[in-house]
Amino acid sequence: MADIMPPVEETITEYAHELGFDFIGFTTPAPSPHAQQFQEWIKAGLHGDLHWIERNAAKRLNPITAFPGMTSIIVLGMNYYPGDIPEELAQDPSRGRIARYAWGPDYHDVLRPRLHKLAGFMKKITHSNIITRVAVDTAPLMERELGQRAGLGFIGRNGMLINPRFGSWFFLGEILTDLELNPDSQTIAPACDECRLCINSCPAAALRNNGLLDCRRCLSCLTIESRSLIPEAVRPLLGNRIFGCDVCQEVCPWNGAARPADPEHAFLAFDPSRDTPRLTELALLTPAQFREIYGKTPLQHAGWERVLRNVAVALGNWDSREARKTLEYLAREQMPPLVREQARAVLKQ
Ligand code: B12
Repeated sequence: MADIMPPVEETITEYAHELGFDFIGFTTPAPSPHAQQFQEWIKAGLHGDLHWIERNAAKRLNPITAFPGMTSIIVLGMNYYPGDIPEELAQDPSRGRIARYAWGPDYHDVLRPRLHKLAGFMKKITHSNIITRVAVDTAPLMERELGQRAGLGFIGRNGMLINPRFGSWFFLGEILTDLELNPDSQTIAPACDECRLCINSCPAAALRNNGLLDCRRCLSCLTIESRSLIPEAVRPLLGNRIFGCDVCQEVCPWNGAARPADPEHAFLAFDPSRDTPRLTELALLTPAQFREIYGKTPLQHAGWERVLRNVAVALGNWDSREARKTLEYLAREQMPPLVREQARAVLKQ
């Protein structure tokens, strides 16, 4: 009887697809083979404002230290490709541009409940008290490297995990467990070859030749994670970007094969007024109004203050009478220091 049962990995894979995951692979919590690269990245200060990465570096490099007793890691990928923004909106300097991953609902809220469902299913089919831990982003794990080890794709020069069939527009999530699972032995070899399009196209020259990112320059890092003023030299490079940046994925030839995500995941819901908002209208939102519109999207993670700081920079790049008037509004004493100082710095330029 036992030998006609499908292997547990197959049953898990099937259910993961039913839950809407596009890829799945199995690996172990073995230490990272890229420890030296990682330490050099930190030592060179390329992590910029991301001090938490430095603080939990040892855990990131060796998952077992953060998750003792775990023997297997299941890595899952979910395509979120929502297509392109209409060019007339993307190029309109009076409108803000938001990276595709942040259109629609926060991916943590989409992936996490599905990962919990899968973990519950694993307990049911194994009839045992296995331990499971679910992770999307926030655990000290190098998810792309785990994805590469689990056979989901290869890490490109842009640092993204790229799947040869789907490209790189997908999110990652993991289940760590003490259930013994067979790791995937087939990995996908790096296939950037001589291509350097991402490195050459990065608006801020933030990608190093060896594929590592300089977070002090990366427009995504500066608009999402940084809590400081946007450095003067970088401001013009932002154009109308107010949250994240997609250039290193847009130019990647592997993304030519990208297909729109399953509408069920709701990542597709491009809404021009929310995802390419008018800068003058966005600048006037109160924190409560901002929460109403963006509360369920990744913009809430950065919050009203940081987004308005980015809006101030985009208004400076628009450089019109309307923009100036709005900048004066943002520069008022009543605004929080980050917004006010950024608006004042832009007005001085
Ligand atoms: C911090 C963070 C950021 C930071 C810093 C990014 C960075 N490159 O480190 C910022 C805010 C800039 C950022 C931006 C983005 N992010 Co981000 N981010 C993270 C987070 C939370 C941690 C990443 C991390 O540990 N960085 C530290 C560096 C050192 O580690 P690493 O990037 O994994 O690189 C190491 C390994 O890849 C390893 N390695 C293994 N094999 C190879 C091969 C080669 C050739 C090289 C060079 C290295 C290498 O060595 C590297 C150095 O040690 C992860 C989730 C997670 N926990 O992993 C999401 C994550 C990486 N981000 C994601 C996304 C979607 C983005 C954006 C596309 C969002 C946007 N549009 O703005 C951009 C892409 C920017 C880019 N080109 O990297 C996805 C990526 C999915 C995918 N398909 O790859 C993740 C996995 C989130 C998720 N759960 O889906 N992000």
